[in-house]
Amino acid sequence: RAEAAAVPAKPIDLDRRAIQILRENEWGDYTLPTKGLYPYQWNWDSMFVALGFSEIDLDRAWTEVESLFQGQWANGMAAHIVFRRDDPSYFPGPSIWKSTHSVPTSGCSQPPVAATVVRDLYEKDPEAGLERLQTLFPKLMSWHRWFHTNRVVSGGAAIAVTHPWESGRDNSPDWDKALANVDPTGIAPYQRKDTSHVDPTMRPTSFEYDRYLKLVEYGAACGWDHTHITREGPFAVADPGITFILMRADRDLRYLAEVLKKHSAVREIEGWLFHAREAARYLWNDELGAYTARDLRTGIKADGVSSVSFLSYYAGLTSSRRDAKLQRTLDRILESSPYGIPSFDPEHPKFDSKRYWRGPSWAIVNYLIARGLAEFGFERKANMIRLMTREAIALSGFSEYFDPMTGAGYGGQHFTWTAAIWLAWAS
Ligand code: 9YW
Repeated sequence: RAEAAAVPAKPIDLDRRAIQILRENEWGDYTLPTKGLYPYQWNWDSMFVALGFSEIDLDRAWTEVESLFQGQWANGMAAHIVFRRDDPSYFPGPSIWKSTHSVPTSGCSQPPVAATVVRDLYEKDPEAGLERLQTLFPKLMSWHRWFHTNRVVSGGAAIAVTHPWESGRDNSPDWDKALANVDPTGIAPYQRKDTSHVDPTMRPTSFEYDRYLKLVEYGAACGWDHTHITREGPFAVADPGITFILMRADRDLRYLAEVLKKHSAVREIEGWLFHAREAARYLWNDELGAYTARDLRTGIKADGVSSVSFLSYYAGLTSSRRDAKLQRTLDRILESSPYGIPSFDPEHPKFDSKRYWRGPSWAIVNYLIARGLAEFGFERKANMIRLMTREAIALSGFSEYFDPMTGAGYGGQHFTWTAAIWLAWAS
């Protein structure tokens, strides 16, 4: 694909194409990540899509957020996929997840960027957004409450993922050790669909897939009792990605609570934020000079730096001693990666520039990292990451993800969140 785009596209053509991609993937009130590979509504995809829509159609952006909450369970969880219908081109669909919610969904959640996006939409036009904010606010509160009560192991403050799919970074090496402890014996025979849409060398392996399915079967068998799954299930890893994204979203939700004069909500959110520093301390890996994932069953820290290690700024956290090291780690990685932050450290033996979350650069993560850096005064670095993302898109189009070394586009094509991030930030 890098060859096909030997003459880089002009920004104006890219704007037009990005808008087209958003519209082509629109499916009524929600938007598909990309037709074929992902034929449903995905949680954080939809929120980035809302940001993209907010550049051209603010009303449609709100609708995208509202439709996501059709997949919110009675316990507060906003599901990672809202199926609504069964599409045979995707596996595992609703019949495997066996959720009990009235609208068929998956059984786990995904990184909660929604409250931050809702604040962004509201601030674009407070008058037009107030009523919609009022309706969404209690839904956001109960989702955040779900994370803070169901995804922490007692005494801890960092947020756990109980399935790699919950993190949004499916096959990151962050999960390797914990996943290897999941015994997949006895899973029902299955047939993958993803590898018929996309080159298998760019996708998770069958070793990983077996274990993903074991975790789904485990969750379904216990009736998706999330407290139990977090405390007793086969996989629980504290994730810097979800922890920092939720921390940031908590701050934005507190701001929104103040706008709406919801004083008891403000106090409740402050209670959550009270544990922020403790969570960061738990995730800090001094040896690697970065925040890294940590297995909650064994206490073992991940042995490599991933892109979400740099989301502490986005979360609103600084610590001068740690940040000096973190910046050095970031500089080292940026030096070797001209097309954005690699999802895993290029100097680590597990780095794979093509395989999904084990190396490629993702526009959405670049955006989150850069946003945090800019807010803490690292504007130059933030802008550099934006230009790197822009270059990758100009070279290879709106791919799902990019080779951080060459800018080649991999995975699904005409990808909605890449187009949305172009419109909202990279262009
Ligand atoms: C899956 C849709 C999703 C993203 C995830 C990404 C991948 C596959 O695609 O997940 O089956 O859930 O890892 O972050 O939301 O784009």
